[in-house]
Amino acid sequence: MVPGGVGKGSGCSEAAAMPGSGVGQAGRAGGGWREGREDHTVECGDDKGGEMKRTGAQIVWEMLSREGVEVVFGIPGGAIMHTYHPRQDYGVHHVLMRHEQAAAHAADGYARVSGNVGVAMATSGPGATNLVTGIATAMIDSVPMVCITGQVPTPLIGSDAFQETDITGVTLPITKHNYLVTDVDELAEVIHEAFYVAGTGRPGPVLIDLPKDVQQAETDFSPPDDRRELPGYRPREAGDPELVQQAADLVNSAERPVILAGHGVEMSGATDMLRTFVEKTNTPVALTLLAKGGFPESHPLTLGMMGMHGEAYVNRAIQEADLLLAFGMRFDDRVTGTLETFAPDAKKVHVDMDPAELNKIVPVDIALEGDLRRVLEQMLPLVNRDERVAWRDQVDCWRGETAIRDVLNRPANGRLLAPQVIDAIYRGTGGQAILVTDVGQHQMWAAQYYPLDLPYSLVTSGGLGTMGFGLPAAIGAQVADPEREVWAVVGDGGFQMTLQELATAVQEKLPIRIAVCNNGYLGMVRQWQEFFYEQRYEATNLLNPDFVKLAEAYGVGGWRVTRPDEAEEAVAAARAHDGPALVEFQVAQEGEEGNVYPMVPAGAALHEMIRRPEVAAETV
Ligand SMILES: Cc1cc2nc3c(=O)[nH]c(=O)nc-3n(C[C@H](O)[C@H](O)[C@H](O)COP(=O)(O)OP(=O)(O)OC[C@H]3O[C@@H](n4cnc5c(N)ncnc54)[C@H](O)[C@@H]3O)c2cc1C
Ligand SMILES: Cc1ncc(C[n+]2csc(CCOP(=O)(O)OP(=O)(O)O)c2C)c(N)n1
Ligand SMILES: [Mg+2]
Repeated sequence: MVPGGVGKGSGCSEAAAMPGSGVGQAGRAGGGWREGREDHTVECGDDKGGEMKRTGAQIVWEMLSREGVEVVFGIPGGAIMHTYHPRQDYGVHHVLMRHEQAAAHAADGYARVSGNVGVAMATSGPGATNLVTGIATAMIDSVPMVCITGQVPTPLIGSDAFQETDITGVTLPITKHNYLVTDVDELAEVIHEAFYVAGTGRPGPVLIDLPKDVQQAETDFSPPDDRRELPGYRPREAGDPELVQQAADLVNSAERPVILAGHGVEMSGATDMLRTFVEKTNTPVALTLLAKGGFPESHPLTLGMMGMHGEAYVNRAIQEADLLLAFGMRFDDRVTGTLETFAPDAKKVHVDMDPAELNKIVPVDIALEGDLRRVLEQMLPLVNRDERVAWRDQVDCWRGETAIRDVLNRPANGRLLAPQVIDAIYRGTGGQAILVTDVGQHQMWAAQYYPLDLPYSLVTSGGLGTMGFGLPAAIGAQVADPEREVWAVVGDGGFQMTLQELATAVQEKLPIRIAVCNNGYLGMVRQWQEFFYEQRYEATNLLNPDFVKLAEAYGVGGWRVTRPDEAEEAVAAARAHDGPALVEFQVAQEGEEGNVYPMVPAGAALHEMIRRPEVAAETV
């Protein structure tokens, strides 16, 4: 039965909401959290006059529909079954994952691509604790997500009841906010508030724990008012005009400015505004890993990725800059090298939505709290047009030297190198794919060898570095955008942490392409052992299954590549395959061909990089 008189989304048939394999790209088309930053208008209160009897379970789906949710990733169980029961009446699709960690990663991947808040659902106890890694992953990368967990009935809370875990206690430090709902009359308001908190300000995950008796209880439902005022929660949009003026003055007097663009560029929807700013001021742009796509990498003023595995010339430009403009990035230690030696001559301006990030790691001259897009809007009329010819020439000169070290320019010797794999995918897809990665060496090669021009196209676990993220996040990405090609680049180690999700991809008919970079090692750890632990490969050698047979067992198309000249054809075959496809690339295992370069060793300054070909600390 479809309950009458409910708001947007309810009453849609399942088939209409889910053509084929995925739901539509609702976020960018229809008011996701990025666009909604200044205009958070959920259609609440439209039928305020008509109160309706609803159970807690029905209120969950009614409210999800009202928040524009089209898909939920999860696994049912005893304490959440009651909530699952009425789902079909509300036209919200459910993707049945094979592990709750994967459900959280899928919701995360969905959010990063769609611009909507991702939703994951799990039962109490082990279901809820399995979500934890995915919640922590989303928290540190500022991804908006709502997780709904079942809980034992309220009278049993605290009694060590079957499958009882204090999940609000467990997730307190890894959620932006969480709720234990003990009164069904508060449920609608809590859900509405949860979406508001997850998607506004600095986005992040919110958890709602729902005892079974609250799911079962009935109440008069009326949609909550649109909520913008929460005590103690007032994300600031515009920057302080005086500080904006001071920042513009610094830009106008700088000779060697560099923009440090971060994930906040995409989160604030500032990509176009940033481009206007860059082209007016002719400021080179260095990108964090999570900023890839936030500024087109083909743009002549793009430097590329900064930091531990950034190119030497990018780090050099940062070190020699006289002004750093940190836009929506948080000075992660993978980015700065040792803090004492970080950009010693540069004045520093930091724009960030979260005041807690300002002056947290790097002391700055101007700390500007606000939404980046708004602050850039304010700053744009105040900065002068400047060609900065000398500085741009200097940076381009440093850049030129890199090409001669590029592994793609080396004479072929028949061995397959991971950068060649990424390059084959790049060429095969024309750079238009959504690139999802797992964590390790392959992640860094993906970042280095798949330049992105389109925003919201890289899905990767940056801050937590969660192995096992890649495949489930690719599922979420493909659900978010069924039209675009999705490639998951994973390592042989991380893939084996969540590969059961191949079954989910098959069941949902999601045509994701999976490139397994098989180097027979926990490669990134092995690389550190090679460089810094006397080449003692302790607990990093992997005896792997036959990945092609494994793919076949799941009903996934499978190919194996061992030589560079086979890569292009295999990528083409995977792209042409109808349904999920997996290519196992057996890549170089160690030594110069199996290591990620350049690399800033831990404890070194940003410009003290280990560079190809010598494995020796070298000052650029
Ligand atoms: C193996 C491995 C190696 C890595 N190597 C590198 C490397 O070499 N180089 C590198 O860059 N990274 C690297 N990383 C990633 C790194 O750990 C961090 O995740 C990354 O640098 C963080 O980028 P960020 O600060 O742009 O994004 P986040 O950590 O997502 O921070 C975004 C910032 O933007 C702010 N913000 C959000 N919304 C807005 C808004 N609307 N307006 C203004 N501000 C906003 C947030 O408050 C936050 O401070 C690596 C990760 C792994 C796993
Ligand atoms: C869940 C988790 N456990 C351990 C680590 C530490 N770690 C970082 S990279 C890495 C190796 C990854 O190996 P693989 O997936 O094969 O990728 P490769 O580096 O070989 O490309 C490990 C173990 C981690 N990041 N996440
Ligand atoms: Mg590996």
